[in-house]
Amino acid sequence: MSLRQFPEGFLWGAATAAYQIEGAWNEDGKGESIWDRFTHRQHTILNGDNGDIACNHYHKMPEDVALMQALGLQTYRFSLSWPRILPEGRGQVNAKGLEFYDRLIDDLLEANIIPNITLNHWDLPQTLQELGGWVNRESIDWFADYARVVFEKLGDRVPLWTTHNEPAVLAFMGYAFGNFAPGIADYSQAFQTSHHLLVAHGKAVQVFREGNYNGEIGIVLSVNHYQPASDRQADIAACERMYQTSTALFADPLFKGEYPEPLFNWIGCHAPKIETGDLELISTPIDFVGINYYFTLNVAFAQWGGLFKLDSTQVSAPGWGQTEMGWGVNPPGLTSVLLDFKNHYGNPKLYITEGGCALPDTPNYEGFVEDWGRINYLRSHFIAAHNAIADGVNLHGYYVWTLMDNFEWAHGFSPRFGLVRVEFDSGKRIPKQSAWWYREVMNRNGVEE
Ligand code: PNW
Repeated sequence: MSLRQFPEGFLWGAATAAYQIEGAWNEDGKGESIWDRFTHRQHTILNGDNGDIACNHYHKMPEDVALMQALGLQTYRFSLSWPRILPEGRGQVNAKGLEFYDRLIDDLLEANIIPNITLNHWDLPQTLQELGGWVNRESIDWFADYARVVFEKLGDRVPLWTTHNEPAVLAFMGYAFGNFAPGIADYSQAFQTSHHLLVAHGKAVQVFREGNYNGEIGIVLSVNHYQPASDRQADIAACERMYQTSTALFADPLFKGEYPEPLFNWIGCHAPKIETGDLELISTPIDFVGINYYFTLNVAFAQWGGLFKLDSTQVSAPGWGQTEMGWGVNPPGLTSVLLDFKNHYGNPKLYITEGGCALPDTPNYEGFVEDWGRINYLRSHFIAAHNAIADGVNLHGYYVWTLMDNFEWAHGFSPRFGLVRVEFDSGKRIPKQSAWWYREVMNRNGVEE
C-alpha cells in the first residue's frame, strides 16, 4: 500500500448547516425561517420530520466542539441562521443570536479549528419570504445588510467565508420543483432567484472588501458530473443543457461576467430580468470557489421531460452502486468536475466544501457503527481529488459532509450522512468507524491507496 500525500497546508474538515443541526427553532429571540414554516405546514417531509430540535446543537455546542477536537478536525464549515441574527430579516439585531456564533467561533479557535462560515444555507427569514423572498430584487440589499451586520461582529476572527450554499439547488428545489422551502413551482421564479442570489453574492463580497477584513471570501456551488447517455446528438445537447443549468449558469457570470447564451435562448421567456451593472457586480473577484460533489448522472433527451426536456439516470463506477439517496458513486466524476474548473474558469483556488454519503449505518450489538462503505467512499474520493491536484488543479482543502447525522431536508432524519452517529431520542453522539479512520487521514495528511 502506498500513501497518497497531500500538499502541505491542505485543510481537512467537516461541514454542517444551521437548520440541519441547531434546533432551538424559536428560542432566545430567533425568528421563523422558511424551513420552519415549510416543515410545519407543508407535510411533504419524509415521516413528518422537522428541524425544531434536530441535533440540539444550539444547546450542545461546547460538547460538539470538543468532539471535533477529539476527532482531529483542522477546519469546520457551518452556516449562520439569518433569522437567529435578524429575526425580521432586517432591522433589529438579536444580540443573543449573534452571541451564540461569537461563542462558537471562540471555542473553535481555542480548539485550533479554523472556522469557515456560510452566510446562506437556505433558511431565509419568513418575514422576507412574505415580501417575495429571493424573487424580490430587494433581496440583494437585505442580504448585503445582513452580511454587513455579521462581518462587523465576526469579521475579525474568521479566515474563510462563503456567501451562498448551492444557489442552484436553492433556486430549483425551492422555486421550480417545490420540494424544498419555500415550496414554489415556477421556473421563471427559479431563474429570477438564481440571478438575485448571484447579485446579492457580489454585493456581499463588496461589503466584505470595503471592511478590509483579513479573511478570504467565496461561494459554494453544487457541481455534479454529467455525461451524455449515448452519442446521439439529442443526448449530447441535453447533457450540455444540464451542465449549463446547474454549473455554467453560476460559474460563467462569476468568472466570465456573462450568462451562457445557449441556455438563455432555450429558456426564452423564463430568463431573469437583469439590470445594467448586475454582471459587473456578480463577477466581483472572489478568493475561492467551494465545490460540492456527490454523484454522476447519465443525461438523455426526453420529449416529455418538462422545461429542459431532460431525463437523467444515476451512473456508478464499476462495483460501486448507489448510496441511500439513490446517488451513483463515481469518484472519477469528482476529478472531472475539478478539472473542468481548471480548464474553463482559469484554475481558481478551490475547496471541496462538501462530499460524503448516506448509508444505513446499522449499529452493532455494542452500539458502534462499522461503516466501511463510508470509508471506501471517502478514500476513493480523496484519491480522486489527489489525482486532480496531480493534474494541476488548485485545490486547498476538503470538507466531509457531514460532521454528524442530521436533518436531511425533504428526507428528514432518515438518511445518515454523518461521521458521527446521533441518537435522536437522547441526543447522544457516537463517532463511527469512519470518523476514527478520517482522523488518521488528517493526521498524516495522506490516504492509503
Ligand atoms: C447538499 N441534489 O444538498 C447540501 O448542501 C446539504 O445541506 C445536504 O445535506 C447535502 O448536500 C446532502 O444532500 C443537496 O438532489 C441537495 O442534487 C440535493 C442535491 C444535491 C445537494
